[in-house]
Amino acid sequence: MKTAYTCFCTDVIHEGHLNIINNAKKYGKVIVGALSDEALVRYNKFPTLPLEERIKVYRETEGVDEVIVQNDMNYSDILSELKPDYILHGDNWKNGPESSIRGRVIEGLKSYGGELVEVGYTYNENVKKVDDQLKEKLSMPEYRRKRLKQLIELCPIVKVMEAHSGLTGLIVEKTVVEGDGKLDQFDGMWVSSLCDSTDRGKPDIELVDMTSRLRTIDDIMEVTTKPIILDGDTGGLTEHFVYNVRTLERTGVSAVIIEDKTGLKKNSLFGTEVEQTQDSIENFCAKISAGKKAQLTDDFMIIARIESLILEKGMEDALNRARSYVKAGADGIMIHSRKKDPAEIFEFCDTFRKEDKKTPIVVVPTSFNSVTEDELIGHGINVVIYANQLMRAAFPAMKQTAETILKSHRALEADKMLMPFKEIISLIDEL
Ligand code: SPV
Ligand code: MG
Repeated sequence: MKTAYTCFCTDVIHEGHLNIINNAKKYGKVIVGALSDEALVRYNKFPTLPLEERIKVYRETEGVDEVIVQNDMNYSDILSELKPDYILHGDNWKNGPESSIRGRVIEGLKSYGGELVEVGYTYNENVKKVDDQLKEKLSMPEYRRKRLKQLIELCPIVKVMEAHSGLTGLIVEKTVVEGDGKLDQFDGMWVSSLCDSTDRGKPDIELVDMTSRLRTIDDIMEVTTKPIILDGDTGGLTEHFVYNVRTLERTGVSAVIIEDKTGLKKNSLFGTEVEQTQDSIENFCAKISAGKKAQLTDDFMIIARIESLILEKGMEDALNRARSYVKAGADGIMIHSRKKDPAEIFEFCDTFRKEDKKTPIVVVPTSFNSVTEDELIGHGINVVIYANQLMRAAFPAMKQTAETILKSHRALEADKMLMPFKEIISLIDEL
């Protein structure tokens, strides 16, 4: 009997999937592939059901003869091992980033005489409703909050991009690229104190208060589903920090990163050019412990950010602090540096990893921006934060446009630098 294969990356079977199964039945034994969690988070949305439960849902669907796991989003494992006679897919992958996966499937099938069958994509009110419901579920605090921990478990490295508004949140949420026949996207969002302050035309000195920061978070949360890490600056007074931990946790934020500085905080990228004071290990540990005691779920993470390398206090100081902060209950360590060369970051991570195999390490490669994600993985780093690039991209574009209009006394000359609004609003979901 011939085999007809289709891959599902859904938590809910709707009429579009049933249509594919019914078509597959005409070709032979119906085998459904459940895309693995690892592949799914890069390809589509984070699953709301664990893999075993997705397999169960697919198995119980009428017309399905067998369910297997597909590990590779570009079907390489299916094409080399299962070699189905037919692969069925909705025709919606002909355009956009997925078209390269389609190309690879066509090539792979050709190599052994298999055939691609494309089924008209079903998109109607019911299907849209199921999609919307899944999206809504993912945006709920109880789902969003735990996702950072889940991603750290699942991914070789969690890729986080700065967002400071609903629109930048949408860019992080929806940007998908293709490379080597695979899709890629960001995993989460960083609400940077620098960008949140800059967007308001204010300096990054803890002047923008928590109420305003929560407003930014809420704007982002309204239109996205990906997990959020808040740049919590110094965490403020311990007596205030404990309340803020509760608020962030309830809101659905996944983690707060607090840095071991005290007094008037200035941005780390200034390093020793401005006066900055590092907190004592004892005080900072007390703040971490108080925060951990205040939180109510196991999902929320308090990540301790070490400023020793920024403030030129040396590697031993940084490592000592890391050990103490982990003992005090920190769920992760962020090590920061403003050197162009990542050597001191790598030295810290290599030494720390020898002693501590588990505690997640976070880095922000703004200055040491030549490092690749693969290199970071090689040094045991779990989370990379691209902390300010969207704002830095927007600023020169806006400045140049303003100057061009002023110089030209009209808007025509600026037009070639601008995106039609139609394209911008294509990002925005309509209910
Ligand atoms: C931020 O993005 O606000 C940060 C990272 O704290 S850095 O600007 O590098 O200090
Ligand atoms: Mg900051």
